[in-house]
Order: sequence, then C-alpha cells, then structure tokens
Amino acid sequence: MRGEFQQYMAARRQQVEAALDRYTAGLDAPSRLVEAMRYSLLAGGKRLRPILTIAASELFGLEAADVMPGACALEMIHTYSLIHDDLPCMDDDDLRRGRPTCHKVYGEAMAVLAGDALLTQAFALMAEQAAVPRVGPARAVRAAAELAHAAGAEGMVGGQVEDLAWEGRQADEPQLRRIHSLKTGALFRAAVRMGGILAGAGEEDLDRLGRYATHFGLAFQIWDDVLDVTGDAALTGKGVGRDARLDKSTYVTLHGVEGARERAYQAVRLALEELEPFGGAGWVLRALAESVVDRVA
Ligand code: GRG
Repeated sequence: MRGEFQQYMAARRQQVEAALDRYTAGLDAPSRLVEAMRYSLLAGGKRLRPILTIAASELFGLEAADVMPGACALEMIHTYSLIHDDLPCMDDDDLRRGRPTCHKVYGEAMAVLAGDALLTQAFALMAEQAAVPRVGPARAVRAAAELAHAAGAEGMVGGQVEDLAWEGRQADEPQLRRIHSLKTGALFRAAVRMGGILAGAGEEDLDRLGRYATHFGLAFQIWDDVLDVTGDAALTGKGVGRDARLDKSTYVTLHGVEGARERAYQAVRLALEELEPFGGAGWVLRALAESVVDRVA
C-alpha cells in the first residue's frame, strides 16, 4: 500500500507541476512579473492541496484532468500566501521551499505584485473550470465561491490577521485552534470540498470531507509546530527552530513535544473516522492523512 501511495503521489504531483507550468508559461504580462510568479509557484512544494482536490474528486468518479484548473487555483493561492507571509512586514523570512524567498530575489514590490497576480490568476482558472464538460458552470461557480470564502477575510486572510493580533501574547488552546482552523485549515477544507463539489457530491459527503479536512489541517499544523523544534535544518531549508518564537503559543509550548505529537495522532484518527463510509475508495485520503504525522519536513 505504501508503494502504491507513493506512486500515486508522484504521478499526481507530476500532473500538477505540468499544469502549473502550462497555466503560467504563456501569460501576456511583463516578463519579470511572470518570472517572479513562476519562481515561487514552480519551486517544488509538496502540492498537498491540489492533490487533495484531485483525490476527493476521484472518490466521486472524476479524473485529475477534470479538476486540474481548480486544483491549480488552490496551489496558486497557497503560493501567494507564502510569498506574502515571507515579506518583511509579516514573517520576514529569507528562505522558502529551500531557496531564497521571492522578495529576496525580486524585491519587495515585485513579490507583493507576484502574490497579487497569482491570487487573481487563480480565479481566472476557476472560470476555466466551468468549461470542463464533466463539471459545468454551476459546480464551477460553487467551487469558486468556496475557494473565495476559504482564502479571504472569512478564512485564511482572517486567520492571518488573528494570528498577528496575538503577536507577543500567549494564545490559549481554543484560540490557537481557531487561528489554525482559519489560517491553515480553511484551504485544506476548500481543497477536499472543491473536489467533491466539482464532482457533484451530495451535501452529507461534502460535510464529511470538510470535517476530515479540519482534523487533517489541525494534525498538519500541530506537526509543523513539532517540526519547528525538532526539524532537520537541511530538509526544512529554514533551520532548526525556524519559527519557534518564545513570544508565541504553539502546540509544543502548550503541551510539550510529546503532548503535541499525541494530539496530532488523535487528529489523524478523527480524520480517518470521517472516511469510514467511503470504504476502500477512500484509501488515498486515508494515506494522505497518515502521511501528515511522522513527516520530517
Ligand atoms: C499572507 C494572506 C496571507 C496569509 C498567510 C497560510 C499563511 C497565511 C501563511 C503561510 C505560513 C505558514 C507557516 C502557514 C502554516 C501552514 C504551513 C506550514 C504552510 C506550508 O504548507 P506546505 O507544507 O508547503 O504544504 P509546501 O511548500 O509544501 O507547499
């Protein structure tokens, strides 16, 4: 099963990489802007969010090609959030995905604009999604709304604002959970729900996928906190303790490394429970959730 999962991930990652390249190669825009967008977009991320969209759509009979515009829209939004999060006015990071951050290479103004352009291009792709015969306009519009809510003020951007508001103060667990649910969880929820929506899944299944993603996102974030204090500098590209600020609550500062690990495992167990009604067909989403814990970078 493990080999099969790795093969699946490698194949889907390759499809996503090729599509991201295709969707941005021919943009009729200033070459330096396109270069900055592609520098960050094609920098070799794990492509978790687009693969979650694809895997969820496959549960309901679609194929990767049917949802590729939506899957890549998510990755563009994720990449824009990383570019902006790395800026001096936010996290002020020099390295991302193992290489210099966008603003270090192209300057701050171009990094802001590359992020803006990726965010905008994502919704152009959502419009293209409507032209896919097995999807159609009604589902594409609903998926676009899902993505907008998840990425915007009610989701990721709102979560980032709440996170900034807690700077220098110790959030307690419910507050931390809320910040993570918005900042990280919202895009994971959108990823799987968009897969379901584009494939015409029913409301009960969409709710189930959403709950799966909430647990998935929490496990992902807790594990990120664990990696912040145990991570291998060479693999993360950021150094041990990369974000382990003493002025900020994390699952590790609240519960210690072992307590945080246990909470991540518990979140994965809850994610897996949500997949039970899907039986064997849910194997990819199951393996994806399991892969979140015990990852090394
Ligand atoms: C600036 C609008 C705006 C939002 C920022 C999501 C976010 C909000 C910032 C990203 C910074 C961060 C550390 C978020 C926590 C989630 C996380 C670990 C993201 C990295 O996701 P991966 O591991 O990255 O999927 P790759 O590189 O594999 O795509």
